[in-house]
Amino acid sequence: DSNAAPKLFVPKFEDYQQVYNEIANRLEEKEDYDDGSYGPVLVRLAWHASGTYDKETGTGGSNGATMRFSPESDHGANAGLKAARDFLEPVKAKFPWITYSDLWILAGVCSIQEMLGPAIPYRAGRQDRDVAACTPDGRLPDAAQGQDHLRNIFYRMGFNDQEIVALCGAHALGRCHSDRSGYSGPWTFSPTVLTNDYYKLLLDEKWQWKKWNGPKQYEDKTTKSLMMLPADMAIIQDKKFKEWVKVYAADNDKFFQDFSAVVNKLFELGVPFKEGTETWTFKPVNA
Ligand code: DDH
Repeated sequence: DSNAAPKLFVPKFEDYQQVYNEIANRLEEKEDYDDGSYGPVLVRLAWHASGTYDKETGTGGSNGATMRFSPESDHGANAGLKAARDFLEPVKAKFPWITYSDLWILAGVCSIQEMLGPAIPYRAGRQDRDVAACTPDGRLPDAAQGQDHLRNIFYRMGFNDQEIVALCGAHALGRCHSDRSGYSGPWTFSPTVLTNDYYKLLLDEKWQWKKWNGPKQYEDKTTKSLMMLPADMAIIQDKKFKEWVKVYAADNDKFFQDFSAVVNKLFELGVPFKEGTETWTFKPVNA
């Protein structure tokens, strides 16, 4: 029947696994970036796309990929994330059927898994939205602040104290860049491998104010090569948060289990999935 409508391409698990593999292979290829991987900055992109969510108004979240547009791309918190978005452009060009919103989150999932973290469940179905859906500045956490601010920001997204502490473990990955946030240095000695070292270092090291002209941050007394933000320190200064820091410092399996669950929740905030959308787990390349 020549009048039949053209068949719509409906991507399946195998198609998304191919996108996953492409991102994983690009991570391998581009290992001259930063500490040897684009993984951390891709995780940060997925988190900043998601962490704008406001449960009261249902606005923000990863459905939309509105950080493609100014003003959201120019928000101070998003400085440097162009590197992550640009890294993914050739992937988008090769698989034009995937939305930016699904691609950015898939890249976060892929990066965590390829950096030897836990499997992160994934559902597809995010739709890109236009500039009108950009969120106002100020929805992401301010590194200079403490526990009250953390609670205000993360309770607004719908997280509890345990989940806040589990999410912070992502700072085992990557580093601060003086030309992006103004802060400087990595949190751990292995910034391209996910471990519970962030919690162990918080508890075991002595932290002192770094003497420099930059924004107020901590350095470890022993090597002066690691850093903590005031917002990181808040989770051992607050008694309730600190209980969870101890749990995760003592038990990497427990951290991985809770991290997987909370990152899955973060990445799905505000996404109107169709009923019956399947949950997938991608096969790691770097296993
Ligand atoms: Fe973060 N983060 N983050 N972060 N973050 C920075 C880097 C990275 C805060 C501030 C900063 C999360 C929570 C918080 C990652 C993941 C996650 C930088 C440095 C600052 C500043 C940016 C730069 O200079 O390049 C604050 C404050 C909080 C908080 O209050 C809780 C969460 C929840 C995550 C997550 O992924 C779940 C990652 C990864 C990086 C490293 C990026 C890179 O390029 O390397």
